[in-house]
Amino acid sequence: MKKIGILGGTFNPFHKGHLYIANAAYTQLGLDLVYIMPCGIPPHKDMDSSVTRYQRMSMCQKVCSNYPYLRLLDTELKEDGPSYSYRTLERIREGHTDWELYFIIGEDSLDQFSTWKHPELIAQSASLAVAIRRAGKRAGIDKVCKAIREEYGARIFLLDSDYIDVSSTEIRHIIREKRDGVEQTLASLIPAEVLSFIREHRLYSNGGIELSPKKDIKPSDFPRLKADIEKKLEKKLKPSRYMHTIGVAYTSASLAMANGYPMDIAFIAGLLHDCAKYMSPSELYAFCEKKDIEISAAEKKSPQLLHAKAGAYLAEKDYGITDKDILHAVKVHTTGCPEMNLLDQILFTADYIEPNRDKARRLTEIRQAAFKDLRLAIEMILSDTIEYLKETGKEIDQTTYKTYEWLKVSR
Ligand code: DGI
Ligand code: FE
Ligand code: FE
Repeated sequence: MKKIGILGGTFNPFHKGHLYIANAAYTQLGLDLVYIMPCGIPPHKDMDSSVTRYQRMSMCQKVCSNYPYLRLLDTELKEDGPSYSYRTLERIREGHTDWELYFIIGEDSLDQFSTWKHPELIAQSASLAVAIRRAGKRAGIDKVCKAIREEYGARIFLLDSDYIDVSSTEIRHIIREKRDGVEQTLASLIPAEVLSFIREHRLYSNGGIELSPKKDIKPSDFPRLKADIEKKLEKKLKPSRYMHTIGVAYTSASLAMANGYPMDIAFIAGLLHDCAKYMSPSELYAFCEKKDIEISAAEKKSPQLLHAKAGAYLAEKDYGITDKDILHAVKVHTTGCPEMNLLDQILFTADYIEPNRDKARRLTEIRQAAFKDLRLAIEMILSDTIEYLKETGKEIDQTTYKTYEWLKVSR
């Protein structure tokens, strides 16, 4: 038999307190593995509903891949509607007959234990491993344990876990407040890989798109912002370029949905990505010189490449978008860049696969890859682009090569 710990929860977000409890159970009970089991539907209805189960799962997955004794368990993630621990534990047991289960709970859950559905069945399926915050207060706990042991025949183990006192609710508040110096506080409460996931996916920061104060639109007023930008672009761009622009906006939004990125931000990035494309190569060159925008060697030889940098400039100055993610994604949409973030990847891919495109090789393959393995799609796009540029004798930007190398190395 393997000794297996099960740590269930909402993990919205996963924090160092969770890690501490999992580790306490692993070391103090001599477990083989601890399974982190995010719930499908959070038990409290007032919970932040802008974060999806897949995002909570990804945060747990990131942590699990860094600790050899941690694994992800998706039993409850696959259910719609509330999961009851007695059923979940039964199902886990049925699926793994060689597992001896230790159900890890907090001491507040122990107080509530007799109000849970079928506590006697929980006690039959698993031992209880109770994480205790204040070792000094043990006397009271012993009494509760005795009662539960007698009433339900439960086996109870107490874990010494005087861990940092932190809650997910508190963490969400800290992120929302956006105070200065908050990054350091967060780094002490959340594992680094989770914090970077939160930042990249813009979780818990209900501010939406960042706009210039000059713009009389609220960041939350997406329909108006969308209509406003579309109207301007339709006047500026050729009809075929405008069609492509709309295609990229909707494809970006779809990729955002698939990847748990805010859909409205991806849509606006898609709308603006080619906003400088109304200029000819020589106009782009003159424009960038005038605005002090840096021009690379490849951009000197192929100034049409500059529509990306010029586009980021115009997105800010003419369209009032100050959102750093959007401006960066527009800036790197033609060549990509090493370490490109999620929005960069979404826009880069949407530009290549949107429905009006028909010239590129392997489009069907790349279109499906985009929704199954975004990084593979980008690798394919870059590989085909480099091949095409070589065949047609065009200058290849160093950034295009560097992006391709980065993907190969970081896979
Ligand atoms: O602006 P779009 O046509 O919608 O798409 P885009 O911004 O990705 O630009 C695509 C063109 O840019 C395509 O013809 C390939 C070209 N391109 C991409 N990387 C490089 C490049 N051209 C040169 N000369 N060098 C590059 O590194
Ligand atoms: Fe472009
Ligand atoms: Fe484009």
